Amino acid sequence: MNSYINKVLEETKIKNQDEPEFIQAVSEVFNSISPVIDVHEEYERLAVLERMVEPERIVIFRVPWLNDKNEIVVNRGYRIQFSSLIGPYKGGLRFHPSVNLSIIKFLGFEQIFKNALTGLPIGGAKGGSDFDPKGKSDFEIMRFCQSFMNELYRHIGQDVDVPAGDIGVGAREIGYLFGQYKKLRNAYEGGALTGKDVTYGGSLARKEATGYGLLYYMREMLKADGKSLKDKTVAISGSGNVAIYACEKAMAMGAKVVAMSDSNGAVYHKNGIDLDLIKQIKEVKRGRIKEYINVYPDAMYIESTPNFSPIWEYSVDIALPCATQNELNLEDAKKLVEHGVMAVGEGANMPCTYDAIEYLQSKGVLFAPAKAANAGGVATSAIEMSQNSMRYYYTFEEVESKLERIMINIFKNCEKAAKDYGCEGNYVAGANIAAFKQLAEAMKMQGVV
Ligand code: NDP
Ligand code: 2IT
Repeated sequence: MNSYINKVLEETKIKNQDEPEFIQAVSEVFNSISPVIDVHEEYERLAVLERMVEPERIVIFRVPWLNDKNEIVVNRGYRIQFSSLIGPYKGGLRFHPSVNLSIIKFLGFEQIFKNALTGLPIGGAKGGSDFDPKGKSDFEIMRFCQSFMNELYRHIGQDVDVPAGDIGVGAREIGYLFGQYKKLRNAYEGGALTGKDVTYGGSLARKEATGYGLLYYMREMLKADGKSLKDKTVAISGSGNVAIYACEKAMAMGAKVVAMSDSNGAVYHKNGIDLDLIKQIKEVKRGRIKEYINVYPDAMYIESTPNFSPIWEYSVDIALPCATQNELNLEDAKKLVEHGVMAVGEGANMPCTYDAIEYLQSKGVLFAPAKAANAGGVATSAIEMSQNSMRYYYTFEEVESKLERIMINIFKNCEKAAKDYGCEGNYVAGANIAAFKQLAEAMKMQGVV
Protein backbone atom coordinates (compact mmCIF):
# COMPACT_ATOMS: atom_id res chain seq x y z
CA MET A 1 0.00 0.00 0.00
CA ASN A 2 1.17 3.54 -0.85
CA SER A 3 2.78 5.23 2.22
CA TYR A 4 0.42 8.24 2.19
CA ILE A 5 -2.63 5.95 2.17
CA ASN A 6 -1.12 3.87 4.94
CA LYS A 7 -0.46 6.96 7.08
CA VAL A 8 -4.04 8.26 6.75
CA LEU A 9 -5.48 4.79 7.35
CA GLU A 10 -3.49 4.42 10.58
CA GLU A 11 -4.57 7.90 11.74
CA THR A 12 -8.19 7.07 10.91
CA LYS A 13 -8.00 3.87 12.95
CA ILE A 14 -6.64 5.74 15.97
CA LYS A 15 -9.13 8.60 15.70
CA ASN A 16 -12.14 6.31 15.31
CA GLN A 17 -11.19 3.40 17.52
CA ASP A 18 -14.72 2.55 18.61
CA GLU A 19 -16.10 2.47 15.09
CA PRO A 20 -15.23 -0.91 13.54
CA GLU A 21 -17.71 -0.73 10.66
CA PHE A 22 -16.49 2.74 9.67
CA ILE A 23 -12.86 1.58 9.73
CA GLN A 24 -13.84 -1.47 7.66
CA ALA A 25 -15.49 0.70 4.99
CA VAL A 26 -12.53 3.11 4.83
CA SER A 27 -10.01 0.25 4.69
CA GLU A 28 -11.83 -1.37 1.76
CA VAL A 29 -11.68 1.83 -0.28
CA PHE A 30 -8.08 2.61 0.72
CA ASN A 31 -6.98 -0.93 -0.22
CA SER A 32 -8.03 -0.22 -3.82
CA ILE A 33 -6.79 3.26 -4.62
CA SER A 34 -2.97 2.99 -4.55
CA PRO A 35 -2.75 3.01 -8.37
CA VAL A 36 -4.50 6.41 -8.44
CA ILE A 37 -2.57 7.97 -5.53
CA ASP A 38 0.71 6.77 -7.09
CA VAL A 39 0.14 8.96 -10.15
CA HIS A 40 -1.28 11.98 -8.27
CA GLU A 41 1.40 13.13 -5.85
CA GLU A 42 -0.49 16.39 -5.27
CA TYR A 43 -3.26 14.53 -3.42
CA GLU A 44 -1.05 14.21 -0.33
CA ARG A 45 -0.25 17.93 -0.34
CA LEU A 46 -3.96 18.69 -0.73
CA ALA A 47 -4.87 16.31 2.14
CA VAL A 48 -7.43 14.63 -0.10
CA LEU A 49 -7.71 11.46 1.97
CA GLU A 50 -7.78 13.24 5.35
CA ARG A 51 -10.65 15.38 4.08
CA MET A 52 -12.48 12.43 2.54
CA VAL A 53 -12.69 10.47 5.81
CA GLU A 54 -13.80 13.43 7.94
CA PRO A 55 -17.57 14.09 7.74
CA GLU A 56 -18.59 17.67 6.99
CA ARG A 57 -21.12 17.51 9.83
CA ILE A 58 -22.86 15.04 12.19
CA VAL A 59 -26.08 15.84 14.04
CA ILE A 60 -27.08 13.65 16.99
CA PHE A 61 -30.39 14.37 18.68
CA ARG A 62 -32.97 13.23 21.21
CA VAL A 63 -36.19 11.69 19.87
CA PRO A 64 -38.82 11.55 22.62
CA TRP A 65 -42.22 10.04 21.77
CA LEU A 66 -45.30 8.59 23.45
CA ASN A 67 -46.11 4.89 23.07
CA ASP A 68 -49.66 3.50 23.04
CA LYS A 69 -49.58 3.15 26.83
CA ASN A 70 -48.83 6.87 27.09
CA GLU A 71 -45.33 6.16 28.35
CA ILE A 72 -42.46 8.40 27.25
CA VAL A 73 -39.81 6.61 25.21
CA VAL A 74 -36.51 8.26 24.25
CA ASN A 75 -34.47 7.20 21.20
CA ARG A 76 -31.36 8.65 19.63
CA GLY A 77 -31.48 10.20 16.16
CA TYR A 78 -28.57 10.75 13.74
CA ARG A 79 -27.89 12.55 10.49
CA ILE A 80 -24.43 12.50 9.00
CA GLN A 81 -23.81 14.99 6.19
CA PHE A 82 -20.61 13.42 4.97
CA SER A 83 -19.87 15.13 1.68
CA SER A 84 -21.48 17.85 -0.46
CA LEU A 85 -18.68 17.75 -3.05
CA ILE A 86 -20.82 16.80 -6.03
CA GLY A 87 -24.38 17.63 -4.93
CA PRO A 88 -26.76 18.06 -1.99
CA TYR A 89 -26.23 15.54 0.82
CA LYS A 90 -28.20 12.41 -0.14
CA GLY A 91 -28.80 9.08 1.56
CA GLY A 92 -31.28 6.99 3.49
CA LEU A 93 -32.54 6.77 7.06
CA ARG A 94 -32.27 3.49 8.97
CA PHE A 95 -34.49 2.60 11.93
CA HIS A 96 -33.06 -0.47 13.64
CA PRO A 97 -31.95 -1.18 17.24
CA SER A 98 -28.38 -1.84 16.04
CA VAL A 99 -27.95 1.74 14.74
CA ASN A 100 -24.99 3.57 16.30
CA LEU A 101 -22.41 6.14 15.22
CA SER A 102 -20.12 3.57 13.60
CA ILE A 103 -22.93 2.15 11.45
CA ILE A 104 -24.14 5.60 10.40
CA LYS A 105 -20.58 6.71 9.56
CA PHE A 106 -19.82 3.61 7.48
CA LEU A 107 -23.09 4.00 5.59
CA GLY A 108 -22.47 7.73 5.02
CA PHE A 109 -18.92 7.10 3.79
CA GLU A 110 -20.06 4.38 1.36
CA GLN A 111 -22.82 6.66 0.11
CA ILE A 112 -20.35 9.32 -1.11
CA PHE A 113 -18.72 6.82 -3.49
CA LYS A 114 -21.95 5.11 -4.51
CA ASN A 115 -23.59 8.42 -5.37
CA ALA A 116 -20.58 9.46 -7.45
CA LEU A 117 -20.88 6.22 -9.44
CA THR A 118 -24.47 7.02 -10.43
CA GLY A 119 -23.13 9.92 -12.52
CA LEU A 120 -25.79 12.18 -10.98
CA PRO A 121 -25.31 15.33 -8.85
CA ILE A 122 -25.76 13.92 -5.33
CA GLY A 123 -23.46 14.15 -2.30
CA GLY A 124 -23.24 11.60 0.52
CA ALA A 125 -25.30 11.36 3.73
CA LYS A 126 -27.03 8.86 6.01
CA GLY A 127 -29.12 8.92 9.14
CA GLY A 128 -31.46 7.01 11.34
CA SER A 129 -32.22 5.93 14.85
CA ASP A 130 -31.89 3.02 17.27
CA PHE A 131 -35.72 2.93 17.24
CA ASP A 132 -37.08 -0.58 16.55
CA PRO A 133 -40.20 -0.46 14.35
CA LYS A 134 -40.94 -4.18 14.93
CA GLY A 135 -44.21 -4.75 16.79
CA LYS A 136 -45.07 -1.04 16.96
CA SER A 137 -48.57 0.18 16.05
CA ASP A 138 -49.06 2.56 13.11
CA PHE A 139 -49.71 5.42 15.54
CA GLU A 140 -46.51 4.67 17.44
CA ILE A 141 -44.58 4.73 14.15
CA MET A 142 -46.27 8.01 13.27
CA ARG A 143 -45.50 9.68 16.61
CA PHE A 144 -41.89 8.52 16.41
CA CYS A 145 -41.48 9.82 12.84
CA GLN A 146 -43.05 13.17 13.76
CA SER A 147 -40.72 13.61 16.72
CA PHE A 148 -37.71 12.59 14.58
CA MET A 149 -38.68 15.22 11.99
CA ASN A 150 -39.21 17.91 14.65
CA GLU A 151 -35.43 18.06 14.84
CA LEU A 152 -34.37 16.79 11.40
CA TYR A 153 -36.31 19.45 9.47
CA ARG A 154 -33.76 22.13 10.48
CA HIS A 155 -31.02 20.27 8.65
CA ILE A 156 -32.64 19.08 5.40
CA GLY A 157 -34.14 20.62 2.25
CA GLN A 158 -34.33 19.87 -1.46
CA ASP A 159 -31.05 21.72 -2.20
CA VAL A 160 -29.40 20.91 1.13
CA ASP A 161 -29.91 17.32 2.23
CA VAL A 162 -32.42 14.78 0.94
CA PRO A 163 -33.13 11.71 3.10
CA ALA A 164 -34.86 8.51 1.89
CA GLY A 165 -35.50 4.99 3.21
CA ASP A 166 -33.20 2.18 4.31
CA ILE A 167 -33.71 -0.70 6.78
CA GLY A 168 -36.96 -0.15 8.71
CA VAL A 169 -37.89 2.94 6.69
CA GLY A 170 -40.24 2.42 3.74
CA ALA A 171 -43.19 4.26 2.20
CA ARG A 172 -45.13 4.32 5.49
CA GLU A 173 -42.34 6.02 7.45
CA ILE A 174 -41.44 8.40 4.59
CA GLY A 175 -45.13 9.42 4.47
CA TYR A 176 -45.22 10.34 8.17
CA LEU A 177 -41.84 12.10 7.91
CA PHE A 178 -42.94 14.07 4.85
CA GLY A 179 -46.28 15.06 6.40
CA GLN A 180 -44.52 16.51 9.44
CA TYR A 181 -41.84 18.21 7.32
CA LYS A 182 -44.54 19.89 5.20
CA LYS A 183 -46.39 21.05 8.30
CA LEU A 184 -43.26 22.53 9.89
CA ARG A 185 -42.13 24.27 6.67
CA ASN A 186 -45.61 25.38 5.67
CA ALA A 187 -44.67 24.64 2.06
CA TYR A 188 -44.83 21.72 -0.32
CA GLU A 189 -41.16 21.03 -0.94
CA GLY A 190 -41.47 17.67 -2.72
CA GLY A 191 -37.78 17.07 -3.34
CA ALA A 192 -36.81 17.22 0.36
CA LEU A 193 -37.42 13.47 0.82
CA THR A 194 -37.43 10.62 -1.68
CA GLY A 195 -39.09 7.23 -1.58
CA LYS A 196 -42.42 9.04 -1.30
CA ASP A 197 -45.60 7.25 -2.30
CA VAL A 198 -46.69 7.94 -5.88
CA THR A 199 -49.92 9.59 -4.63
CA TYR A 200 -48.07 12.73 -3.44
CA GLY A 201 -44.81 13.17 -5.33
CA GLY A 202 -43.04 9.82 -5.37
CA SER A 203 -41.52 8.29 -8.47
CA LEU A 204 -42.84 5.19 -10.16
CA ALA A 205 -40.25 2.39 -9.95
CA ARG A 206 -38.40 3.86 -6.90
CA LYS A 207 -39.73 0.99 -4.76
CA GLU A 208 -38.38 -1.58 -7.23
CA ALA A 209 -35.20 0.33 -8.14
CA THR A 210 -32.55 -1.09 -5.81
CA GLY A 211 -33.46 -4.73 -6.42
CA TYR A 212 -34.02 -4.28 -10.15
CA GLY A 213 -30.78 -2.29 -10.46
CA LEU A 214 -28.85 -5.05 -8.71
CA LEU A 215 -30.05 -7.54 -11.31
CA TYR A 216 -29.18 -5.22 -14.19
CA TYR A 217 -25.67 -4.96 -12.78
CA MET A 218 -25.48 -8.76 -12.34
CA ARG A 219 -26.68 -9.27 -15.91
CA GLU A 220 -23.92 -7.01 -17.25
CA MET A 221 -21.23 -8.60 -15.08
CA LEU A 222 -22.25 -12.13 -16.13
CA LYS A 223 -22.48 -11.07 -19.78
CA ALA A 224 -18.91 -9.71 -19.71
CA ASP A 225 -17.87 -13.22 -18.65
CA GLY A 226 -19.96 -14.97 -21.29
CA LYS A 227 -22.64 -16.04 -18.78
CA SER A 228 -26.30 -15.23 -18.10
CA LEU A 229 -28.95 -15.49 -15.40
CA LYS A 230 -31.08 -17.93 -17.37
CA ASP A 231 -31.87 -21.09 -15.39
CA LYS A 232 -29.44 -20.18 -12.59
CA THR A 233 -30.40 -20.93 -9.00
CA VAL A 234 -30.28 -17.98 -6.62
CA ALA A 235 -30.27 -17.45 -2.84
CA ILE A 236 -31.27 -13.99 -1.59
CA SER A 237 -30.84 -12.98 2.04
CA GLY A 238 -33.47 -10.74 3.56
CA SER A 239 -37.08 -10.31 2.44
CA GLY A 240 -37.37 -6.55 2.65
CA ASN A 241 -37.48 -3.91 -0.06
CA VAL A 242 -34.20 -4.78 -1.78
CA ALA A 243 -34.57 -8.57 -1.51
CA ILE A 244 -38.17 -8.71 -2.80
CA TYR A 245 -37.50 -6.67 -5.94
CA ALA A 246 -34.18 -8.41 -6.57
CA CYS A 247 -36.16 -11.65 -6.49
CA GLU A 248 -38.79 -10.26 -8.86
CA LYS A 249 -36.22 -9.17 -11.47
CA ALA A 250 -34.11 -12.34 -11.10
CA MET A 251 -37.21 -14.39 -11.93
CA ALA A 252 -38.07 -12.09 -14.85
CA MET A 253 -34.56 -12.71 -16.20
CA GLY A 254 -35.13 -16.47 -16.11
CA ALA A 255 -33.38 -17.41 -12.86
CA LYS A 256 -34.90 -19.60 -10.14
CA VAL A 257 -34.81 -18.09 -6.64
CA VAL A 258 -34.78 -21.00 -4.20
CA ALA A 259 -34.05 -19.33 -0.84
CA MET A 260 -34.89 -16.12 1.04
CA SER A 261 -34.62 -15.13 4.71
CA ASP A 262 -35.33 -12.65 7.48
CA SER A 263 -33.53 -11.95 10.73
CA ASN A 264 -34.99 -15.11 12.30
CA GLY A 265 -34.29 -17.71 9.64
CA ALA A 266 -34.26 -18.87 6.02
CA VAL A 267 -36.75 -20.60 3.76
CA TYR A 268 -35.58 -23.01 1.05
CA HIS A 269 -38.04 -24.02 -1.65
CA LYS A 270 -36.59 -26.34 -4.25
CA ASN A 271 -39.28 -25.61 -6.86
CA GLY A 272 -38.72 -21.86 -6.57
CA ILE A 273 -39.92 -19.28 -4.05
CA ASP A 274 -43.51 -18.03 -4.38
CA LEU A 275 -42.82 -14.29 -4.39
CA ASP A 276 -46.48 -13.27 -4.13
CA LEU A 277 -46.65 -15.13 -0.85
CA ILE A 278 -43.45 -13.47 0.40
CA LYS A 279 -44.92 -10.06 -0.50
CA GLN A 280 -48.14 -10.94 1.32
CA ILE A 281 -46.25 -12.02 4.46
CA LYS A 282 -43.71 -9.20 4.47
CA GLU A 283 -45.25 -6.17 2.75
CA VAL A 284 -48.88 -6.61 3.77
CA LYS A 285 -48.88 -8.51 7.09
CA ARG A 286 -45.40 -7.41 8.26
CA GLY A 287 -45.02 -11.01 9.48
CA ARG A 288 -42.17 -13.53 9.76
CA ILE A 289 -40.81 -15.53 6.81
CA LYS A 290 -41.36 -18.73 8.79
CA GLU A 291 -45.08 -18.38 7.90
CA TYR A 292 -44.15 -19.46 4.36
CA ILE A 293 -44.07 -23.13 5.34
CA ASN A 294 -47.67 -22.97 6.63
CA VAL A 295 -48.68 -22.60 2.96
CA TYR A 296 -45.89 -24.76 1.46
CA PRO A 297 -45.17 -27.69 3.79
CA ASP A 298 -42.71 -29.05 1.17
CA ALA A 299 -40.46 -25.98 1.73
CA MET A 300 -37.81 -26.02 4.47
CA TYR A 301 -37.28 -23.44 7.23
CA ILE A 302 -34.09 -23.18 9.31
CA GLU A 303 -33.69 -20.77 12.25
CA SER A 304 -30.67 -18.45 12.41
CA THR A 305 -28.43 -18.28 15.46
CA PRO A 306 -26.05 -15.39 16.30
CA ASN A 307 -23.15 -17.08 14.47
CA PHE A 308 -25.02 -18.95 11.80
CA SER A 309 -26.87 -17.72 8.67
CA PRO A 310 -28.69 -20.70 7.15
CA ILE A 311 -29.24 -18.81 3.88
CA TRP A 312 -25.66 -19.50 2.71
CA GLU A 313 -25.94 -23.26 3.36
CA TYR A 314 -27.61 -24.07 0.07
CA SER A 315 -26.10 -25.06 -3.22
CA VAL A 316 -26.80 -22.13 -5.60
CA ASP A 317 -25.20 -20.55 -8.67
CA ILE A 318 -25.71 -16.98 -7.46
CA ALA A 319 -25.82 -15.47 -3.97
CA LEU A 320 -27.34 -12.02 -3.37
CA PRO A 321 -26.88 -10.72 0.18
CA CYS A 322 -29.68 -8.12 0.53
CA ALA A 323 -30.21 -7.81 4.30
CA THR A 324 -27.48 -6.07 6.31
CA GLN A 325 -23.76 -5.45 6.91
CA ASN A 326 -21.34 -8.32 7.55
CA GLU A 327 -23.99 -10.99 7.01
CA LEU A 328 -21.73 -13.10 4.76
CA ASN A 329 -18.40 -14.00 6.37
CA LEU A 330 -15.40 -16.11 5.36
CA GLU A 331 -17.02 -19.36 6.56
CA ASP A 332 -20.13 -18.61 4.52
CA ALA A 333 -17.98 -17.78 1.48
CA LYS A 334 -16.17 -21.13 1.81
CA LYS A 335 -19.47 -23.00 1.90
CA LEU A 336 -20.76 -21.13 -1.14
CA VAL A 337 -17.58 -21.94 -3.09
CA GLU A 338 -17.71 -25.58 -2.00
CA HIS A 339 -21.26 -25.70 -3.40
CA GLY A 340 -20.16 -24.20 -6.72
CA VAL A 341 -21.32 -20.56 -6.54
CA MET A 342 -20.30 -18.59 -9.62
CA ALA A 343 -21.32 -15.01 -8.72
CA VAL A 344 -22.08 -12.93 -5.63
CA GLY A 345 -23.84 -9.54 -5.80
CA GLU A 346 -24.15 -7.17 -2.86
CA GLY A 347 -27.68 -5.72 -2.64
CA ALA A 348 -27.16 -4.65 0.98
CA ASN A 349 -24.46 -2.19 2.10
CA MET A 350 -21.17 -3.95 3.00
CA PRO A 351 -22.87 -7.35 3.51
CA CYS A 352 -19.66 -9.30 2.90
CA THR A 353 -16.70 -9.16 5.25
CA TYR A 354 -13.43 -8.18 3.57
CA ASP A 355 -11.87 -11.63 3.98
CA ALA A 356 -14.99 -13.17 2.40
CA ILE A 357 -14.63 -10.86 -0.62
CA GLU A 358 -10.92 -11.69 -1.01
CA TYR A 359 -11.64 -15.41 -0.73
CA LEU A 360 -14.46 -15.33 -3.30
CA GLN A 361 -12.34 -13.35 -5.75
CA SER A 362 -9.36 -15.67 -5.24
CA LYS A 363 -11.60 -18.60 -6.21
CA GLY A 364 -12.67 -16.90 -9.44
CA VAL A 365 -16.18 -16.02 -8.22
CA LEU A 366 -17.54 -12.93 -9.99
CA PHE A 367 -18.13 -10.28 -7.34
CA ALA A 368 -20.43 -7.23 -7.65
CA PRO A 369 -19.65 -4.67 -4.91
CA ALA A 370 -22.44 -2.84 -3.07
CA LYS A 371 -21.40 0.70 -4.01
CA ALA A 372 -21.95 -0.11 -7.65
CA ALA A 373 -24.49 -2.93 -7.61
CA ASN A 374 -27.06 -1.36 -5.26
CA ALA A 375 -26.72 2.20 -6.58
CA GLY A 376 -29.97 1.89 -8.54
CA GLY A 377 -31.99 2.91 -5.47
CA VAL A 378 -30.29 6.22 -4.88
CA ALA A 379 -30.02 6.87 -8.63
CA THR A 380 -33.80 6.56 -8.88
CA SER A 381 -34.13 8.82 -5.85
CA ALA A 382 -32.22 11.41 -7.86
CA ILE A 383 -34.67 10.83 -10.73
CA GLU A 384 -37.48 11.38 -8.21
CA MET A 385 -35.86 14.70 -7.19
CA SER A 386 -35.63 15.80 -10.80
CA GLN A 387 -39.31 14.96 -11.41
CA ASN A 388 -40.21 16.99 -8.30
CA SER A 389 -38.21 19.97 -9.60
CA MET A 390 -39.90 19.76 -12.98
CA ARG A 391 -43.32 19.21 -11.35
CA TYR A 392 -43.78 16.36 -13.78
CA TYR A 393 -43.97 12.53 -13.64
CA TYR A 394 -42.27 9.96 -15.84
CA THR A 395 -44.02 6.68 -16.61
CA PHE A 396 -42.81 3.45 -15.00
CA GLU A 397 -41.19 2.44 -18.28
CA GLU A 398 -39.37 5.78 -18.59
CA VAL A 399 -37.93 5.53 -15.09
CA GLU A 400 -36.98 1.89 -15.49
CA SER A 401 -35.22 2.50 -18.79
CA LYS A 402 -33.21 5.37 -17.20
CA LEU A 403 -32.35 3.04 -14.31
CA GLU A 404 -31.24 0.31 -16.70
CA ARG A 405 -29.02 2.74 -18.60
CA ILE A 406 -27.48 4.03 -15.37
CA MET A 407 -26.69 0.50 -14.16
CA ILE A 408 -25.10 -0.43 -17.50
CA ASN A 409 -22.96 2.73 -17.31
CA ILE A 410 -21.93 1.99 -13.73
CA PHE A 411 -20.85 -1.51 -14.72
CA LYS A 412 -18.92 -0.22 -17.74
CA ASN A 413 -17.15 2.44 -15.62
CA CYS A 414 -16.15 -0.16 -13.00
CA GLU A 415 -14.94 -2.50 -15.73
CA LYS A 416 -12.92 0.24 -17.44
CA ALA A 417 -11.38 1.63 -14.23
CA ALA A 418 -10.30 -1.88 -13.20
CA LYS A 419 -8.73 -2.46 -16.62
CA ASP A 420 -7.03 0.96 -16.79
CA TYR A 421 -5.42 0.49 -13.37
CA GLY A 422 -4.21 -3.08 -13.82
CA CYS A 423 -6.84 -5.10 -11.98
CA GLU A 424 -9.08 -6.36 -14.77
CA GLY A 425 -12.21 -8.17 -13.59
CA ASN A 426 -11.86 -6.84 -10.03
CA TYR A 427 -15.03 -4.76 -9.80
CA VAL A 428 -14.42 -3.89 -6.13
CA ALA A 429 -11.25 -2.05 -7.15
CA GLY A 430 -12.95 -0.73 -10.29
CA ALA A 431 -15.85 0.82 -8.33
CA ASN A 432 -13.60 2.36 -5.70
CA ILE A 433 -11.17 3.78 -8.25
CA ALA A 434 -13.85 5.18 -10.59
CA ALA A 435 -15.65 6.95 -7.73
CA PHE A 436 -12.48 8.13 -5.98
CA LYS A 437 -11.05 9.69 -9.14
CA GLN A 438 -14.11 11.88 -9.65
CA LEU A 439 -14.33 12.90 -6.00
CA ALA A 440 -10.63 13.73 -5.68
CA GLU A 441 -10.73 15.90 -8.79
CA ALA A 442 -13.89 17.69 -7.57
CA MET A 443 -12.13 18.34 -4.25
CA LYS A 444 -9.07 19.70 -6.04
CA MET A 445 -11.22 22.15 -8.00
CA GLN A 446 -13.13 23.51 -4.99
CA GLY A 447 -10.26 24.63 -2.76
CA VAL A 448 -9.78 23.95 0.93
CA VAL A 449 -13.31 23.95 2.32
P1 NDP B 1 -35.87 -3.59 4.82
O1 NDP B 1 -36.07 -3.06 6.19
O2 NDP B 1 -36.95 -3.44 3.82
O3 NDP B 1 -35.48 -5.13 4.88
C1 NDP B 1 -34.39 -5.58 5.59
C2 NDP B 1 -34.34 -7.09 5.52
O4 NDP B 1 -33.10 -7.53 6.08
C3 NDP B 1 -35.44 -7.75 6.34
O5 NDP B 1 -35.77 -8.99 5.75
C4 NDP B 1 -34.77 -7.94 7.69
O6 NDP B 1 -35.30 -9.00 8.46
C5 NDP B 1 -33.34 -8.26 7.28
N1 NDP B 1 -32.41 -7.79 8.32
C6 NDP B 1 -32.26 -6.52 8.75
N2 NDP B 1 -31.35 -6.45 9.73
C7 NDP B 1 -30.91 -7.68 9.90
C8 NDP B 1 -29.96 -8.26 10.76
N3 NDP B 1 -29.28 -7.51 11.66
N4 NDP B 1 -29.75 -9.58 10.66
C9 NDP B 1 -30.43 -10.34 9.76
N5 NDP B 1 -31.36 -9.84 8.93
C10 NDP B 1 -31.59 -8.55 8.98
O7 NDP B 1 -34.52 -2.88 4.29
P2 NDP B 1 -34.00 -2.74 2.81
O8 NDP B 1 -34.39 -3.90 2.00
O9 NDP B 1 -34.34 -1.38 2.34
O10 NDP B 1 -32.41 -2.74 3.04
C11 NDP B 1 -31.65 -3.94 2.99
C12 NDP B 1 -30.19 -3.61 2.75
O11 NDP B 1 -30.06 -2.92 1.50
C13 NDP B 1 -29.54 -2.69 3.78
O12 NDP B 1 -28.19 -3.03 3.91
C14 NDP B 1 -29.65 -1.31 3.13
O13 NDP B 1 -28.67 -0.44 3.65
C15 NDP B 1 -29.39 -1.68 1.69
N6 NDP B 1 -29.86 -0.74 0.68
C16 NDP B 1 -31.14 -0.32 0.63
C17 NDP B 1 -31.56 0.52 -0.37
C18 NDP B 1 -32.99 0.94 -0.50
O14 NDP B 1 -33.30 1.63 -1.48
N7 NDP B 1 -33.90 0.55 0.38
C19 NDP B 1 -30.63 1.05 -1.38
C20 NDP B 1 -29.30 0.47 -1.28
C21 NDP B 1 -28.94 -0.36 -0.28
P3 NDP B 1 -36.46 -8.70 9.55
O15 NDP B 1 -37.70 -8.44 8.76
O16 NDP B 1 -36.50 -9.92 10.37
O17 NDP B 1 -35.98 -7.49 10.30
O1 2IT C 1 -28.13 2.83 0.77
C1 2IT C 1 -28.79 3.47 -0.06
O2 2IT C 1 -28.32 3.81 -1.16
C2 2IT C 1 -30.17 3.80 0.28
N1 2IT C 1 -30.65 3.41 1.33
C3 2IT C 1 -30.98 4.66 -0.64
C4 2IT C 1 -30.66 6.11 -0.46
C5 2IT C 1 -31.51 7.08 -1.21
O3 2IT C 1 -31.30 8.27 -0.98
O4 2IT C 1 -32.37 6.69 -2.01
